[in-house]
Amino acid sequence: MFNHIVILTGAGISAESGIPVFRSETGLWEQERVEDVATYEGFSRDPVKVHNFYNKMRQSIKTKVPNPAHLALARLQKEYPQKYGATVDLVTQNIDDLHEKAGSTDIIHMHGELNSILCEHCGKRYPYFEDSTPKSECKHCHHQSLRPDIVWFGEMPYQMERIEKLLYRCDLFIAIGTSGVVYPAAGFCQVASSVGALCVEFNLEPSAVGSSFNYGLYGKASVTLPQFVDELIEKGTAKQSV
Ligand code: BV8
Repeated sequence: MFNHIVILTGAGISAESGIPVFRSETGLWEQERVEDVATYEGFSRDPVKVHNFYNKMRQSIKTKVPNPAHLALARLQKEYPQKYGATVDLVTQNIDDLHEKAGSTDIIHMHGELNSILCEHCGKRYPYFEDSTPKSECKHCHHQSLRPDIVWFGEMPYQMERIEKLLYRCDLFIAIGTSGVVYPAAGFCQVASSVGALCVEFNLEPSAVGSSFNYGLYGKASVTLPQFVDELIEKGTAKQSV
């Protein structure tokens, strides 16, 4: 049995729900330059462009639904602790709300989320579902200083202390649909592995940090993950190697 399971998801888990990944021929970064829409400098240079980039995404996820991979994680999070008295923590790099829609709870959105807004003046973050502009007013301090609640390159991801504590005590680390390119998330497997956790990655192909994992299950996550979760819930354990 495992006592503490940590899950990390990336854009690949949402790909089959119709949300484009970042790094592929049709990826998001093919249309926009990272420097223009995912850095504070880009936001300062052209706030209207950046507000609109995230407004489009915020509207587009309204119609997206979770796929079997999201649903498998929601089941794992609910049933494994009930059956084995363990903890299951879900960390996502994704800014969409498909884990919430799948029924997962207490999700750690380390790169922020589309359905939230951040006020640069008073520092408050709160749920937000409409379009934002440089003129949008903060509901708390009424300053026109709202920005997308997204962690851009060069900014500190959210809840890093909490995530590190979870990694240092985990005995099963699962990464799903992430290319292993962006740090600090790409370094999580090494931390888990250093404390002896079993590390399994789910992807279409080995990620940039694939060699840090004990093994990978390659194929569409909507197929590979439910199978793995069914066995994990039923037996309490997972293969140490494949
Ligand atoms: C920080 C928000 C420090 C925007 C994002 C040099 C070396 C090491 C690090 C750095 C360096 N230079 C700079 C850095 C740091 C930098 C970094 O890592 N850069 C990289 C590019 C080299 N990191 C940062 O800046 C981070 N902050 O380090 O702060 C600091 C310290 C003190 C004080 C202040 C600051 C902040 C990183 C967060 C940036 N924001 N997103 C937005 O979302 O629009 S990152 C962006 O990439 C997304 O958040 C995304 O989650 C993340 C990772 O991408 P993935 O999720 O992995 O998605 P990707 O498309 O890449 O891959 C999809 C995968 O799914 C593929 O592998 C594919 O095969 C697979 N897949 C596809 N379909 C399926 C599938 N798998 C299974 N089934 C399928 N069906």
